Amino acid sequence: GTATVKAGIPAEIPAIAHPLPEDPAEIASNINYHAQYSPHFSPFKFEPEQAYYATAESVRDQLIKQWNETYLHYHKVNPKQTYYLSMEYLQGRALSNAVGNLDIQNAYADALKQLGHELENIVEQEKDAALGNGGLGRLASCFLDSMATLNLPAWGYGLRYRYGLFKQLITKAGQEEIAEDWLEKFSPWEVVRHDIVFPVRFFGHVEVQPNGSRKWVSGEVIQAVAYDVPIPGYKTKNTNSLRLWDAKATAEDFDLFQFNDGQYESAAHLHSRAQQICAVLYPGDATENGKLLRLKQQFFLCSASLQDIISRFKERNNGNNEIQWSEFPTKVAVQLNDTHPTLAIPELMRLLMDVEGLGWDEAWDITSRTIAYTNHTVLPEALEKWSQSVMWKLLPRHMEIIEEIDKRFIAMILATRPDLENKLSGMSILDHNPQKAVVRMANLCVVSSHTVNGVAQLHSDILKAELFSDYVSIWPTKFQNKTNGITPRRWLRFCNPELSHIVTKWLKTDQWVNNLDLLVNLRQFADNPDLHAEWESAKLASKQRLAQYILHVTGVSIDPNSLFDIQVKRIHEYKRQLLNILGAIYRYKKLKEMSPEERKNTTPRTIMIGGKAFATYTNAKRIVKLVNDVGAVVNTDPEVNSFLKVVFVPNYNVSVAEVLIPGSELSQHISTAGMEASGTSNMKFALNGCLIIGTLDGANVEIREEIGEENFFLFGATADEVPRLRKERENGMFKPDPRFEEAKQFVTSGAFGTYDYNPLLDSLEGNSGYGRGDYFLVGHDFPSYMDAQARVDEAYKDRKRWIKMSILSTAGSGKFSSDRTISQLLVRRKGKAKVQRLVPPPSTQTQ
Ligand code: GL9
Repeated sequence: GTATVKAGIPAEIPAIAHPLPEDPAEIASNINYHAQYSPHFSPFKFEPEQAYYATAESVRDQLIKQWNETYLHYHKVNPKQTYYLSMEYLQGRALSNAVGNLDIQNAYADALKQLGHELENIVEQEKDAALGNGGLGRLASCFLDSMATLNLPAWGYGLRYRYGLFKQLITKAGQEEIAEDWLEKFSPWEVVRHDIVFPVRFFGHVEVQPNGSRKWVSGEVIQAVAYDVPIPGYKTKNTNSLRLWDAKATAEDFDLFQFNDGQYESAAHLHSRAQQICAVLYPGDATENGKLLRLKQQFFLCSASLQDIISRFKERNNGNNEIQWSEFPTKVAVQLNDTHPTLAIPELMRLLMDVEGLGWDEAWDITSRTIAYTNHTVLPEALEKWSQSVMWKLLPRHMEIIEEIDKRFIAMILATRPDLENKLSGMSILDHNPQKAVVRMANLCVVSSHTVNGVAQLHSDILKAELFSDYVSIWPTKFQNKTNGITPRRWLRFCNPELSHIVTKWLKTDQWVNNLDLLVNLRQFADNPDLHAEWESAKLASKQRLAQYILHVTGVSIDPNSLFDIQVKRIHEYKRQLLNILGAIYRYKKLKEMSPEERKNTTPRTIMIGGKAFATYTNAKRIVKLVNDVGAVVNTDPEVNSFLKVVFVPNYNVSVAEVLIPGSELSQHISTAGMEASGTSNMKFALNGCLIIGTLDGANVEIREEIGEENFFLFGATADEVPRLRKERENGMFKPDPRFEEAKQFVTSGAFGTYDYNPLLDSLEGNSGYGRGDYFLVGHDFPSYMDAQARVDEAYKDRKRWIKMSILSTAGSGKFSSDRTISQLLVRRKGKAKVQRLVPPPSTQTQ
């Protein structure tokens, strides 16, 4: 069966106006109430930890009121709903965001003062919700914030991982991974819905019914339980939901007889299998078991979410007790965040055909008008391909459906586009090469979606020209660009209050917080000395805060008067942290060779690098080790350490970013051109007045266009040159720059210890790693990188020029609001409304 739920919403519930609390004394008493009556700790303690939980619960009460009103409102209006399906959400902390979005920050700060606490300290008690790996998961979270703020009827669907992204420890050996138990002491931000439970089947087989229809039966059935997280919009009462599924087995699955017979493990066999499903974010998929578990996770998300979506559609659209299935795509939009939730396609087909009794054509029409797909990468290793034999075992009915989709697609091509016949082996969904009988998930998405988008203009162009080029002539309008964005609430208004106040003061309005285009009006003040003074003092305050943080977590003291240069992102060879550190090594060597007088003419720098390496990515881990080793030598070298520090920032996450980004002056976005689909931290840094040194890659291209090329430190090969350059290097036609050779030799000389860096340095010339011979073009780009760094040093000496560039960075960042991305993705589609933007009823508006 499908739905076991019925929401039971009465037809008419009057909207009740719930004014937000303003009186600090009243709030303080509410916090006190929670400390006493929903205690999670021994009584009579009100340390920061207890104060955090009590405060969070008090704020949650406010959210729940708005949340219920929002649900009822949408239930009544029955608009088209957007459902964002994502295996990852990198939410970070919720308390600071909630009081900010509800605009009750000051009242709560005053209330906590009355109780002897500082809001600033209390919010830091919260552990990050890190149910994502990097940019893709953080984008999902920014989108949730924007959809709520724009009053869009939208839901996020994801999984409630017990252990999210690992915690990174830095030891003598380099990176160590520790499980991070973010739910250890419970999360005040989730509400379990014991009435929202759906069965999800795995394995089993397909039975043919007497009427000829097909039915997936037996195997194992795990229950998906909903945990809802409220997503408040900024200065609106619209409060959407992030629904995270957890897996559980039922009492019937527990074999009491076996248990009483002493066979404890086998008695609770299904319970332990259920627990595995949501145990960890991205379980290692090197083994067959690991692959199977990851596939189970993906299907679990897709099946539970679609059953829920269909049950809501049925509940809201049974006017005369007959479901109009053709209306489904006018009420439901499903956006797939990369190929991870691709199984939503065959699962929707299965539910419509096998459960609801529709025929193939009708089910296909509905499915392909409902589903849209966002591609986030062109890296071949990230393009999912699942073994057909594993899929037949785990999801036999879905494989039948996928085969049928493929068969019909091929037939359509042969009938209408015989010219493409020789391309079919690459375009089909199933790869029939017996060596690699796989399902190509990206192909399934392209064939089944009404729209496919890339995440920055360059990336979308590459998708059309390369990855999906064969499909473009069949469906010329299917492929679109939606350049990524970031929420201006978390990434400027809340993380950088000093700069925010200046922006509001000079723009004479705080409307920029939800209309980021207004930032362009700062341009007229770019030379104003008063603004310069304020801008510089705000930056200094953030740098001091950052310096304190670095001292606290690394023990290294850094000078707030030095240039703060930051690269934070996942460690990957294509992101070229190795280029950064080799540049730092060269800088260090030159400083050593200088006389004390010469050193005084240099620009003092603090280079900070942070990010996590995937646990089994050896070269990435070597890079982490190298940065730490270089730091250990440079930072303790009294001759030069007032001119250069190199710091590895441990355990980079959303909360750490909120401290680093406001305090940054230069940030590095230096990927090999064509490889970073977009990048989103580049947008966060630019928005906070940080200058960028970068390649023409991903969204860098558009950032440079917006803020002006004179305000961007550009270097490196362009995407269209890369294939030729790689060929040249393979053929040994490349002469490395002497500075590059010098930097590498300094490492091999043992200047940074005895660890064997040869395997890492080999990737810069040998045949190791990826393709062959410096696949990432670190050697090729090194000289132009060093030249760009020299331009940075010169620019920094001219304070007026630097501050002006910084102001212009912020002023030019308006385009990169995720409000804009979401509007383009959901609201406007060639002039016609795709999803209706709703204004909640007057009683629920705060402004
Ligand atoms: C990514 C791209 O690599 C980024 O360039 C892009 O900004 C984001 C969001 O669109 O998506 N694709 C991808 O797989 N990741 C990205 O960051 N990886 C992780 O999130 C770990």
